[in-house]
Amino acid sequence: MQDQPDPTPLSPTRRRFLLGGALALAGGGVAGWLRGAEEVSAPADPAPPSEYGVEPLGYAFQALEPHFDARTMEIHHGRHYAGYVNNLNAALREAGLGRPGPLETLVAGVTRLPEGVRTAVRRQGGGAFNHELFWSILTPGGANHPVGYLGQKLEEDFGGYEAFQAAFTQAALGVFGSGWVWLCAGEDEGLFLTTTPNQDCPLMDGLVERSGRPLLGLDVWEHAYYLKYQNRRADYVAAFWKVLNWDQVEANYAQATH
Ligand code: MN3
Repeated sequence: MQDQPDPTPLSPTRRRFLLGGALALAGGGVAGWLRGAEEVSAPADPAPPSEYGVEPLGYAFQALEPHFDARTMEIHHGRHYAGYVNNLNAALREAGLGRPGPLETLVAGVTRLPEGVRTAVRRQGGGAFNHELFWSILTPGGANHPVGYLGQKLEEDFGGYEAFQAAFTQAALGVFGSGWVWLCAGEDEGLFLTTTPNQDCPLMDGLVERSGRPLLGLDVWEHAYYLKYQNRRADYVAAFWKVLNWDQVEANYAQATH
């Protein structure tokens, strides 16, 4: 079942409010958390969707060729990502929780969920959210050079775009097994790189080594690249730069910091 997309893009104020609302409810119990999630989801939808939806790609499976091949994109989106969404819905349904607010809020508040559903949200909810962010920062032909404030911050925090790419690639190659590498914004608008195992997300405060707002993420699970690149993860990372939409990353940064 397709649900209604959350109103996007969220205004920075609303986004901060959503996260703040979720965080402020720490210790308030499930009922409080759910009530809070409903309150901050205003404007009220007369028929709120009861499940999370499998969001379509904004481009065709073959649109990222030759860098990301069509078959991998089709399997990755249609089976792996859709599997996370469906498993998440099943777990929430079983727990009697339905669709408790925006996916981002659910994932960010994972440590405050009932223990019985926490692992499912961490894995399946993380998988759903991480992939939706990933799809959104890819674009045919790429937009290869960060400009504006983000470009300036990459210069300050990493010593420039090439130095950032080198550090990011090294981090990606350093992920042992399955996981993600991220560029995040911290509290002070500073940028940092981090990696997470499995489907953990930098929004999962209290679970991850360092939490922050993910601006871009690269899936380094083998399912993301094995068909085309086999064990050559470095080639996959090099291909990523060719399809990365820096305009979207810049927009994510603006949303995270204003
Ligand atoms: Mn994946």
